[in-house]
Amino acid sequence: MKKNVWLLAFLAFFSLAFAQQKAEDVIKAQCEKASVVAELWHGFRGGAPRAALENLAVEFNKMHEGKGCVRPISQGGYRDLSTKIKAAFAAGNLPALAQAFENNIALYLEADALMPLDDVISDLDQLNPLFVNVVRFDGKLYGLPFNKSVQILYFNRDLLSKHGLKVPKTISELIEDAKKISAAEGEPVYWLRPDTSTFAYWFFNMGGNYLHDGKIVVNSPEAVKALETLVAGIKDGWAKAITSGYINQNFGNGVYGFSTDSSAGYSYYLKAAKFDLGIATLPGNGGKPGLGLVQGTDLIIFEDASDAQKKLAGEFINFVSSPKAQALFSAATGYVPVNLKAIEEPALQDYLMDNPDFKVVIDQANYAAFEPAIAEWEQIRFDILGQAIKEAVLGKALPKEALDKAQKQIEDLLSGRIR
Ligand code: FGO
Repeated sequence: MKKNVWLLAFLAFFSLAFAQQKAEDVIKAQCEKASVVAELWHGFRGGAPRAALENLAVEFNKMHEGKGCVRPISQGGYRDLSTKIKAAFAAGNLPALAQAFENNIALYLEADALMPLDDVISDLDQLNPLFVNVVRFDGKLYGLPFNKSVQILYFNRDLLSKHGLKVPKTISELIEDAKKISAAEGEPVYWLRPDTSTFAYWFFNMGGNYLHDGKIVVNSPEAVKALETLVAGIKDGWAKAITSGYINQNFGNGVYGFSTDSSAGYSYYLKAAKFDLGIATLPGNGGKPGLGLVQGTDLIIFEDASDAQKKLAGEFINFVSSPKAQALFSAATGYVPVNLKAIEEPALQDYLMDNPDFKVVIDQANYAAFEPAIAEWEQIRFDILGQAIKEAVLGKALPKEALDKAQKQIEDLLSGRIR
């Protein structure tokens, strides 16, 4: 009996997800009637993540009818979001709630703008400690891990079968398979976006570490080797750089074989694939999966909010991190359930029964790597390191030269700052 109730809740959640306009309209009406409104600025443009977040808000607001309402407002993508938050600091119109990467938290803490969440989060011991660890600054919690993704291997099952190959388990197998299939197909089949996220997979699994004695280092031998591998992939014809849009947006534009990408892309990949899409834990160095970069954001509460907004925002973060909410959110999007109890929820159990592949996301979360959580990291990862990776992959600079230049730029940026 119970199972059916869960199934119905689950179906309702998904059906709402397809009626996007409806969720937004419902929230608008809910907020018009509420005495306390807490805005939640986020970086989801659309798709399943935005729909799932809005559906959670609808459910939360129903429970607080007339009294309180959380209103998610898309600010564009993640970087638009942090740009708008920085502008809101100056204008004095910060929202009560927002999504933030750990480095954004470090930046906002320089202005003492965030509310500590130690006394707000009710079931901290249920949350994945890997994610909790990175939102702790000077011993205090400043973020609620909410939509945390991990990189996974996406692959074209039809193509692997056609060439009689098994899913690669090690990095050398991935390269070998990509080489074999690319040679046979006459075009590169490992697709990559030349950015810091893709680079991270290769870098971390070649033993790289961005922090050396508290200093950021992007031109270590491991970094050079990682970038040289990608550049060699392009030159040798097994890797293809996708320079516009997400990988899933480029399906149909060539022979796709593999990519190492965020688990939050799963709903997008599934929708776009005209082939049998497979997912697997990342190829590693033998024995166990490779490390996957954790991306996605945490929820933060700004100190500027009123006491009533803070109280409501606190209730919201507990609601969205509850086992049930995380079970639904994770199944709808491909984000890792941040609540360890979510896996026991009938909703997620049922989903796993129908989609056994999804276990990959949960397994991969045990092999996670993080970028440094320093205030300048966003600028570094896009404007400095990201630029260097792009230049090298697109053949405009040699890997070592590009990374040496990036290192110098980082040192210039950070000079004069004590960390
Ligand atoms: C994205 C970005 C950061 C930082 C990492 C940082 C800022 C990276 C990477 C740059 O939530 P994730 O895992 O995945 C995103 C999710 C919601 O949009 O779905 C993914 N997506 C969306 C549309 C689509 O067609 N396909 C698809 O996969 C989307 O990537 O976050 C991963 C991608 C990037 O945005 O280009 O996190 N990232 N660290 N961004 N601002 N700051 O420190």
